[in-house]
Amino acid sequence: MSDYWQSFAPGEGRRAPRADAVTDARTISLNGTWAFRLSPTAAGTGEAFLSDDFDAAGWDSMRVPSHWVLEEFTPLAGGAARSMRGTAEGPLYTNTAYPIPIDPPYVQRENPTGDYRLEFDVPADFGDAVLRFQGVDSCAKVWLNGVELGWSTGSRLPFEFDAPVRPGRNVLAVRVHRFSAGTYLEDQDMWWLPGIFRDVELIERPEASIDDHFVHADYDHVTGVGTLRVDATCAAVVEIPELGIRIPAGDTWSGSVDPWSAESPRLYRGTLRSAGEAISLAVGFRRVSIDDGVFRVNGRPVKLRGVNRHEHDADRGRTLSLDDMRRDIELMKRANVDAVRTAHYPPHPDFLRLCDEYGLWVLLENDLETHGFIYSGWEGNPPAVPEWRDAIMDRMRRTLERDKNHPSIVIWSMANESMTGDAFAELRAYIDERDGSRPVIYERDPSYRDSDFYSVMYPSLEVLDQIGRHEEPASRKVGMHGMEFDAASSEPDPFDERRRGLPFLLIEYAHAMGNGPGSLSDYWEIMARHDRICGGFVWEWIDHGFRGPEGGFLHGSDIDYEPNGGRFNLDGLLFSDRTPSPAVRELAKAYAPIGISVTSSVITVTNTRHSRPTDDVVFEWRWTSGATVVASGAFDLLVDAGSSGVVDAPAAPAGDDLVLTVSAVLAADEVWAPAGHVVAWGQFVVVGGPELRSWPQTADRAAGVDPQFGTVSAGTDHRIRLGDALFEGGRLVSLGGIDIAGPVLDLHRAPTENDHGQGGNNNLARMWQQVGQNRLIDTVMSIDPGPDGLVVRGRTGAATRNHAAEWEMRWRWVDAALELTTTVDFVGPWGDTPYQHHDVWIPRIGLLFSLGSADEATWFGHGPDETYADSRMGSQVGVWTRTVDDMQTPHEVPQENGNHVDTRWLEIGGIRIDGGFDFTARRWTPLDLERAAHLRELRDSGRVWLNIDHAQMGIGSASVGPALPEKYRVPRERTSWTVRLRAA
Ligand code: IPT
Repeated sequence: MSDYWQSFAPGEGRRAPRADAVTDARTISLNGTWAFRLSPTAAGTGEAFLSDDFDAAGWDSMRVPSHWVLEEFTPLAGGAARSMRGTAEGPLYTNTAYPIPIDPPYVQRENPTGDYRLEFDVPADFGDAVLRFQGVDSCAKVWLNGVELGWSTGSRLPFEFDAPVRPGRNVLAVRVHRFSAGTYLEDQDMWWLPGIFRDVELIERPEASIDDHFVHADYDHVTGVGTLRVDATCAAVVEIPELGIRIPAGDTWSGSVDPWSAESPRLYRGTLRSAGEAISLAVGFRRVSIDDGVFRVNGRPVKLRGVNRHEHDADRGRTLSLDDMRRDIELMKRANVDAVRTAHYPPHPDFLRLCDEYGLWVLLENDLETHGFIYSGWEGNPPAVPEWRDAIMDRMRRTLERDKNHPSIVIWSMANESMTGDAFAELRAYIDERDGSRPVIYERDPSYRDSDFYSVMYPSLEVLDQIGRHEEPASRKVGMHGMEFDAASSEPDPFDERRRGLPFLLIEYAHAMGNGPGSLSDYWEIMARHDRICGGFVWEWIDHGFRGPEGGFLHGSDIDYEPNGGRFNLDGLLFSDRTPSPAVRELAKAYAPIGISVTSSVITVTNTRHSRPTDDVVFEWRWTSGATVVASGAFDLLVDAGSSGVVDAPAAPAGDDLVLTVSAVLAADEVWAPAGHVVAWGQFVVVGGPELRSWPQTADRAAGVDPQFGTVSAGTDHRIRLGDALFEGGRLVSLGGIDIAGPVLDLHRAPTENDHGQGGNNNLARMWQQVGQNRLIDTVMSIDPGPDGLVVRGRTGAATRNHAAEWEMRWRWVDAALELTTTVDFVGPWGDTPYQHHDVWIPRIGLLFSLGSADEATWFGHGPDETYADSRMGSQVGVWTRTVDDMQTPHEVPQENGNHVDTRWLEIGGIRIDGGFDFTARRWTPLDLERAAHLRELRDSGRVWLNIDHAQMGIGSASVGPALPEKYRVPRERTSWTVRLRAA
């Protein structure tokens, strides 16, 4: 047997790739329970299993489709493979690195190989047939009734064989290798998961069945005329009853139609019928173009409000059910996402059918990534090596041919992260020749010569704005072979001028790892400003954690294997089980296609959609005073895409904590959400406007000190009483009989994933560790009772360090409340010193109290979800109630979470706090949060730890993106603020 799995060829014996189709041809699903046996090397344990009478009784059973590493089965003898770190049996996560030594096309001998065997029956009248595998990772060889049909690589792409089945019992045998030459082309940032993980089907091919078909459906936005031609590989008739179409395949029809868009996914259903088969058609008429450097569909500019989507299920890996796919799309549409990049491979074909139907613009990516060659300095990078050409072209061809008929696909992507090489020019030429109706993107070649878009990943806000203005720096020079980079080169880049004329697409931005991302609205404000920018895709849609044996979700670091991609596979907007994280709410606001701005007198509605007027929404308004709705109503306002409309705002009623909220809600049920679903909203907050931080501080209203209760009395037991408050050792211990202790000055937070930065960049967590931010000691230095109240002074500093914060807490009894004014001064070397070369960023300036007990909180401010300085736009201002337990965002890797910015007042555990502050409440201390490696390690401490903070730094995106923008940092300067506390 030749070593087919380690050859440059992509496969052998396969049928030509063709369009995915919904057919009436008889189809036998071969999904189900197969026999399975794992061998440690690619040679397997011989080929006896091919014979008809082979007895597989001793084998395991394996469900198909699945990844065997996620299923129950007998491990290799003695668990040998498990102890060899290089050949782990389980799922592996390496991020950018190859799990095997780089020696293409060879792979190591230790190559777990699964033999699969299925016996199935074929009816006596079944004719010629095709056997189709929708996806096998990474290389499969196939035998039917002992006869070899061929083999294939290309894990996320289908392959088919002519299948000479016989009536009655048939035997299918498949040998699947975990590693193959294909591995070198599949280094996407995801788990390595071998197996037959998508459907297997046997499809009858009667005489004159349609081998392939190509739907060409164009739309002329000037005339409103649609043109349809369906090419077929045999004589066939195209029928679309709704349009009265009945024409031979290959003929052209034109007539008046409604165009397809993601917002109005108008499909015309029909059939393509030959003598042997009928294929269902779902035709969407649309034209994609780039005119004047602007990306357009049907003549109108498009801004893609996108997400990068991997296929993931917490139990089954990349084997998804139709329900999972539907759920993804519903959640996307509800979050105002209108575009998907199929990162980084073609998804299950059903997903694209749903995109056509529900309406999503799709950027369809080829199954190609050679990221791991970064560790060879790009030496031998496949796209630049001629021997790889066939295999690379094979992937692009199978991608395009399978998916060419979907109206939702508006852009082809040739690859992710594969540097440069002549292969891309060949792929490009093929796409143009075969399709030509969709533009093409490839982000990683800095010349962009084969790309219709300019694109970079994770730019800062400043750089994005520069790009929007066409003022970005010249691109790096690329040498003859497309492999030489020279950032400092003074030679002009011959491609620079062309690139500057291209539309810009943000293929990845806003890294959603852990808590975050921040700045979504900032990015969208910039994108909205520039025609050149045609949108972006957040990285990424869903965390890739696997449900662990002890609960929670496993990430890379939970697997004993090197190289290890660590926690970088938990970087989605959804948690691994598809529960939306708070970031989804923030995204829905940034992506809202209808802008609603509200003042005391006017409501302005701006329709920023591609083409749909506001005919599908009703505008509902309500005035609230605290938690009570005091007036409400609704109105219709028809605004065309690209225009604005205004109506008078309803007059303000009387009351406290007044807010006017105006929402655009779905007028009727849509496939993706029920009537009443909120698409967009805007608010007018009466006191101080939505920017609550600018509200006057209570310290300015010092009038009305009650002299009687303002008196401080120092008891013999070193206790001090001030009004209803009791102090011990300079700290509050009770207020109105309620157990509230503290506070200490809090200058730290449990690092978020973004606080760890990426590689050596922006690693705040390490800096904090070095300078002792997480071992600060807060000491009371003096306690001075006086006629005005109590003044306590103290110092917060880290062991081994001489920089510190000196603080003063000035307590008074005012208006039957305990008023606290805290002043903080930073002293000593916080900046550049011989021991510490970075200016220390302070994540927070605040106060940490603890409460004897508290079950829920009610507050006036942003909510009900968590908010941070740079992720607050998606949460409305109002009065909210949440339990302490529900306020914890369940990040698998514990980190700062659950903050609420700009709170006006808060009631918790029998205490009411007034002022303008951020708060967080949890059953563990911030340090417990920092020290836990997994969510399940967090334990109820018996008290509730309450942060009442002057400010906390934003969240950002620095785990892969740029450093936190300066406007969201906390200035390390003398700071003073006031809050009032009283028993509620
Ligand atoms: C970028 C990758 O394309 C994506 O797959 C993912 O790994 C992401 O980073 C980080 O999570 S590449 C990076 C070098 C910007």
